[in-house]
Amino acid sequence: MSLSKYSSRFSRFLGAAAAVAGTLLLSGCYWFDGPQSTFDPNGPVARSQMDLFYLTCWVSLFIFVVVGGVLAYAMVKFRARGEADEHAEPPEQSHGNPLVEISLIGASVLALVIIAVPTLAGIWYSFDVPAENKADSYGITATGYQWWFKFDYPGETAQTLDPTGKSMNAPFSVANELVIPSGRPVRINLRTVDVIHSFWIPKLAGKVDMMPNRANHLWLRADQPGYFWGQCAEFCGESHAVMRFRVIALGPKEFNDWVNAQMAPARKVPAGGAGDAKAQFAAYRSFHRNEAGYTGKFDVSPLDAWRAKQSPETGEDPAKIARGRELFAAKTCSSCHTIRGDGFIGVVGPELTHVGARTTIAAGLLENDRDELHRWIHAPNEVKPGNTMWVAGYLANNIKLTPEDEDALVNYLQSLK
Ligand code: HEC
Ligand SMILES: [Cu+2]
Repeated sequence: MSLSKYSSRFSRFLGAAAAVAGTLLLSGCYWFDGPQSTFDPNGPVARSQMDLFYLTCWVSLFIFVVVGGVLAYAMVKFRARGEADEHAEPPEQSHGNPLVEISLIGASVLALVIIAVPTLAGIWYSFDVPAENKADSYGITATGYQWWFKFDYPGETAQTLDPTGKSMNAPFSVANELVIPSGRPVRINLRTVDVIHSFWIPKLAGKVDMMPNRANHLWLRADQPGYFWGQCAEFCGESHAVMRFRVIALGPKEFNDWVNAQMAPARKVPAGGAGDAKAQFAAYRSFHRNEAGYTGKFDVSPLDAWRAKQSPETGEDPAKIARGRELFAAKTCSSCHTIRGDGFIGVVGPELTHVGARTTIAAGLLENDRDELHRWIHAPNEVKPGNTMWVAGYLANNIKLTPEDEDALVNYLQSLK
């Protein structure tokens, strides 16, 4: 077979490859704005990361075109044109050309410098809240657990009342749905209680590792209110791939309201029928937080699904809810979960004081509705293989639930707005 046959096959292969690449690129436009796409940044940190990515791409593409072009030129120009060429002697060999070699080294160094300078600038920029914005920044601590996230709001340890009416300090934590003020820099301290996790919100910032015995942090800012997806980005065990979370960015006023609602103890549904819209008493706290930068411009936002979850369902069944609360203690759920105001103070699993007001459960994996909640409580191991609730709860404590038990628990948990 002659070389020219190979070269015509080769050019057909090139054509096909170009067609495939083109189709991928075009169809790519459909997933470029998916919920975990870094090509659709919603804040300055993610934007700086994307700019850097593009710069690196362009430099690499330039190198690819130059090197590929020279290669293609040589292949075409010096190819064997017929039978005679195939048996020709190779051309005279030399030891290279100093001018070409030095310019290639120079060009490589230049390309590296073009990439390195903005990379270093980007590393410093994303490391911490810029000095001029420090005063306005909001602090949150995120802790990784196999396989869920806990978020603490250390600035919000306001006074509240304990069940007997005495005043007490009530810090609160939420699980798997991080609510932040939009338009404001947020500094997130990153911790872990077990193995290394990595904190990543593709549209806002990341990835930074959560390391045992090491205090890492990152910062981010959501340009406007929104609902974002996050993900653990470091393999951390068998259910790592479903260790997710959500970020809900709210305007200042709505954020204040949310913090207030979280400070309040668990909502009660009285025996007679529909309960209060929200918890019974507002926590005592001051409202200095947002005074300086307050603006009403963020108060309208597209978070309707999340907002709808904040108010109680219609047709709640007080008897089932009360039964669910009993079972929560009787079945040892309370040994791992805190529900403030109902007397449950477990710390192994996520706090559930306001779990009914969340859009997701099981670390962003399941939608928080009756069916999915039932599915989780019924067999957590089928949803998330090896999870602590199953291994250290259902197996170790021998938790058995009848269909009525599960129904009552679902009613109780959904009432916790
Ligand atoms: C051994 C401790 C333990 C026990 C006992 C336990 N859980 Fe859990 N629970 C956990 C852990 C840990 C998670 C987080 C699992 C994950 O996402 O990986 C969890 C998650 C949940 C969630 C989802 C929370 C979220 O933020 O997404 C609900 C709801 C829940 N548990 C309800 C219950 C109920 C009801 C019972 C009793 C029948 C119970 N748990 C018993 C440890 C426990
Ligand atoms: Cu993880």
